Amino acid sequence: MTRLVLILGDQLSPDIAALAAADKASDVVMMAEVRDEAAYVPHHPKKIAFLFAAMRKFADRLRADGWRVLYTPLDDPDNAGSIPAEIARRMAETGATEVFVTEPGEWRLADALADAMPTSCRRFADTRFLCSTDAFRRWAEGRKTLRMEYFYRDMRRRTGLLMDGDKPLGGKWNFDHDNRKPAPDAVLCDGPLRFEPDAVTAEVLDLVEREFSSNFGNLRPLWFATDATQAAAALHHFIDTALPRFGDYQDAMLTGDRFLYHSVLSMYLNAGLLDPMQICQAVENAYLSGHAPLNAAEGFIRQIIGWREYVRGIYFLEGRDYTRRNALNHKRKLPSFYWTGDTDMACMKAAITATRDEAYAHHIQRLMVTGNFALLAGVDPFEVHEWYLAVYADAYEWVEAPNVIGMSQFADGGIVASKPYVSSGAYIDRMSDHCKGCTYRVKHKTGPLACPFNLLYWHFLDRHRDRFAANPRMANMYRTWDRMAEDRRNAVLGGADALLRRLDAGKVM
Ligand code: FAD
Ligand code: DLZ
Repeated sequence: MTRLVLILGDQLSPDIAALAAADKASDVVMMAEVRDEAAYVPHHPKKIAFLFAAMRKFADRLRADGWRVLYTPLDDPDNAGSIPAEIARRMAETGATEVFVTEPGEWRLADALADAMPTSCRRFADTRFLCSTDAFRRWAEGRKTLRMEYFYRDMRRRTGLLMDGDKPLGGKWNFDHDNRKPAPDAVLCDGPLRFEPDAVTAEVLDLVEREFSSNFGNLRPLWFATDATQAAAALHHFIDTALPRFGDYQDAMLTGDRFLYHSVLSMYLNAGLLDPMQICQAVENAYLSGHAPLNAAEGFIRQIIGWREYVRGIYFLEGRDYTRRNALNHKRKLPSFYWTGDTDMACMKAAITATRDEAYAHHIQRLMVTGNFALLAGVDPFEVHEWYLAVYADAYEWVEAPNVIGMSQFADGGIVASKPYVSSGAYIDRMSDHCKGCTYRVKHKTGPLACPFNLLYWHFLDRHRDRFAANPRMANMYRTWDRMAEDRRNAVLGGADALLRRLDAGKVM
C-alpha cells in the first residue's frame, strides 16, 4: 500500500518525523510550490526564492537517497494551488489512501489539513525542536508567569549545554549584562557567508521575478545558502569570524553594517537546513576550545534553546486566537513607509531598507526600531504581525507571532514580556550611529525637529498610565514624566498628537 509523505517548505530535514516513519520502498514523497502558501501574506521575493530553491534541492537530495519524489513547481499547469488540493491530486494519481504529515508550524495550515483530510492524514510531532509542545505545556502548567529565563534554565539542565554538573558554567545562567555594548566604530568581520546562485536557484529566481515582482523587497542579489551543506558552511563561517564578538555587540546598530556580529542563520534553522543542537554544540565547542568567550557562547545558546524554543511553546500553548490579541486596544493602520522605507527617521530607514534589500534585519532593529515605533504609535498589532510575517526570510507564524504580538507589541497583555519594550530616541542613540545623520534631533524633546521616538514615548506612557503605572519595572519612567513641568508635558503630548495626525494623513515623516 502506497502512502504519501508530505514535506513542507520549512521541513527540509532528512530526519523529519513523517519521513522517518515512512518506507522508502513503497511510499512516495510529495512536495509542492503552491500559490496559497506563497500568497497568504505578500512574502518578500527573497524568502520565496530561498524556500523554492531549497525545496527543489532537497527533493533532489531525497531522490539521490532512493526516495520517489513527486514535486510540483509553481508553474506546473496541473498545480492545484494549495497544499490540501495538491495532496488530493497526488492521492488520486498514486492511489495512496494515507498521508504522513509532520505537524506544520502554523495553525492556519494545520487546520486546513485537518479540515480537508479528517481521516486519511497521520500526523507526527515535529521532533526537530528540543522541547515538544507537550513538554512545554507541562512546564507552563500551574505557573503564575511564563518567563523565558526559568524555561531557559530548565533547557540548559535538560540539554547539558554549558553545564558543570548541575551548575551553569561560569557560575551564572545569564551573561546578558555583558552583552549591551554600544555600536563599535568598525566591525571586524565581513558578514555572513554568501553563495552564488547555482542552476537550480537561477531558475527559481526567474520564476519568482515573473510571479512576485510586485511584492515588497529586492529579489536580487540572492546570496543565501540553499542546501544543508552550504548552511553548515555558513554556520562555521559565523563561528570562525563573528561569534567571539556576538555577545558584546548583540544590541548594537550601525548604519553601514546590516549584520554586525549576528549569525544570519535563522532562515536556515527554521527551514530545516540546520539543526538547533548541531548549532549549539558547535558554539559550545568554540567556547570550550577557547575560541569564543562565555558571554558570547551563552548569549547565543540562550537565543536558540531559550528564546526560540520558548516562543514556539507559547504559540502552540496560547492557541489560534493569539495573533488577534490586542491588549492595548491599538487601532492605527501600519504607516505606509513600512513598505517603502520612505521616512526621514534614520533608524527606521536603515531597518526598513535592510529589510527590503536582505529580507533580514537583526533583533534589535526588529524590536527597538520598527517594533518600538509601531507600539509607541499605537498600530494595530495584527497589521504589525502581518508585516513581520511577510518581510523576513525566517518568518513563520510559530516564531514570528510570539515575538511580534507578545515581545514587541505587548498585545498578549504580558505573557511574553513583563513590560513593554518601549524606548525614547536616547536608547537608539546610545546603541547606534543612526541619530548623527538623522533629520530629527534626538536631544530635542519638543519642537518641529524633536525625535518622533521622544514624543511618542511619553505619549505612550501617558495614554497607558492605568495599565503600567503600578508596574515596578516602569516606576522610574513614570516618576520622570511626573517630575516634568506641566507646560512641558503638554508640549510633548501636543507634539505627539500632531505627529500622529501627520502619520494618519500619510505624510512623510
Ligand atoms: P542571531 O542574533 O545571530 O541569533 C541567533 C539565533 O537565535 C537566531 O538565528 C534565531 O534562530 C535565534 N533567536 C534569537 N532571538 C530569537 C527570538 N526572539 N525568537 C526566536 N529565535 C530567536 N526570529 C525568527 O526566526 N523568525 C521571525 O519571524 C522573527 N520575527 C521577529 C519579530 C520581532 C518583532 C522580533 C523582536 C524578533 C523576531 N525574531 C524572529 C527573533 C530574532 O530577531 C531573529 O531570530 C534574529 O534576528 C535572526 O537573525 P540571526 O539569525 O542573525 O540571529
Ligand atoms: C513560506 C512558504 C512559501 C512561501 N511557499 C511554500 C510552498 O509553496 N510550499 C510549501 O510546502 N511551503 C511553503 N512555505 C512554507 C509554509 O508556509 C509553512 O510550511 C507553513 O507556514 C507552516 O510553517
